Amino acid sequence: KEIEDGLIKALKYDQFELVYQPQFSLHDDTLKGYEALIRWEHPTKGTISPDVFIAVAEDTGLIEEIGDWVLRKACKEAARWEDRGLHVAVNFSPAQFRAGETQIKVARALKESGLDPRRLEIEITESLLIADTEAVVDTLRDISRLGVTIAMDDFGTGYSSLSYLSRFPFDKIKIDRSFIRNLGKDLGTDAIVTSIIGLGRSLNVLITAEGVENQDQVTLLRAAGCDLVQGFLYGRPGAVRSPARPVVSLP
Ligand code: G
Ligand code: G
Ligand code: MN
Ligand code: NA
Repeated sequence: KEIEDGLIKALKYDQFELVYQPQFSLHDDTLKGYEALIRWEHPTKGTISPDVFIAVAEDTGLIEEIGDWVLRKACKEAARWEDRGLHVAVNFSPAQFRAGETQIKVARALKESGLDPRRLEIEITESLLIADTEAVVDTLRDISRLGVTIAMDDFGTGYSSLSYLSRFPFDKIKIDRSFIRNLGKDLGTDAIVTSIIGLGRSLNVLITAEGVENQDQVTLLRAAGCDLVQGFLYGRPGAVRSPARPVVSLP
């Protein structure tokens, strides 16, 4: 209840902010875009992580308004980036889909910001598809038709990840960081990650590895043919840097 009241105030007094974490291509070692991540800049408690408040926002229905704020803000900011080739990835809660009208909101955010739809990515988790309603699949198709990229987030953590892939044509799959953490430490994990990357290849879906923290992981991911990487090794969530400056010294 305390968080709920706080969230209502946060919306009213504009206490949310977006930070951006870079995503790099392993094929040509260039920056491809950023994932937008919400932060709550609380006037007395400091920065509050979404881990603390997104679940409350979902339970109380506030996620609808917060999610819409995130979407519009991310589109607006990305439209102003110097490098017009970079994408912006936005996380969507399943509850935002249930609220309906998702494609209308996406279309409006694109229109008002002037952002090229091809620069927007929507990240959804498998739990969205557990509901498995036709409406969800239809909504994803509608958004996809706008030219927006659809990425499956935290892949591998759900119950039957593979079956979801056949229900909706995803453009991208993000391998959950729990797998990347054990890469090179555990043969089973290595095999799973290699298989997901192979699956991506055969389905013509790009694969992003999340939570990449060291060079050994990069070496293995490269060898396996992973397309994109994101993680502390490449950059923490923060401000978007001007492309005029070197972004990161690639490992
Ligand atoms: O940024 P951080 O690692 O603290 O994020 C923690 C979790 O919160 C992640 O699972 C991330 O996907 C989620 N998250 C971050 N920003 C948003 C957002 O804008 N909307 C939703 N629905 N989830 C977010
Ligand atoms: O669930 P989602 O992929 O949206 O989560 C993104 C969150 O993962 C971000 O909040 C970010 O803080 C966290 N994250 C990003 N890179 C790393 C990493 O290299 N290591 C760890 N432990 N967390 C990361
Ligand atoms: Mn994500
Ligand atoms: Na994730």
